[in-house]
Amino acid sequence: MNDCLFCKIIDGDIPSKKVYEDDLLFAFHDISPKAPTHVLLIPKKHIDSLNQAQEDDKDLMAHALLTIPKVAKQLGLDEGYRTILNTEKGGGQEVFHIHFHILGGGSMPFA
Ligand code: IU
Repeated sequence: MNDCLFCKIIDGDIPSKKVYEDDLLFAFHDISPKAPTHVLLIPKKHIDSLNQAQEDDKDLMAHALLTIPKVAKQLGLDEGYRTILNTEKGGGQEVFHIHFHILGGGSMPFA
């Protein structure tokens, strides 16, 4: 998906502050943080939104969910964090490459 901003970030065509990467996932600091720590975790596979995730994406989505605590620990969010997944315009989604927000490091509420 050539026009996708987050695909360009994964490919390194647009710079980002990377915090985590594996074969399937990439995480980077949100450019406009809504909390003292605000990171986005995204699959390298382009999926527009949760509504477009398929049965075949089950392992990938489970992997993403289970990677969130690893990334949070790496970020030092030892007291906890909020995870947000906005879906479609009605859910506040602005970038159409599925992403988990990881927010923490201060007083709730965030976002
Ligand atoms: P949303 O769930 O689609 O609303 O979140 C998109 C996020 O992507 C939002 O928090 C933006 O600040 C963030 N973001 C970014 O990190 N880098 C960018 O170049 C752009 C948006 I555009």
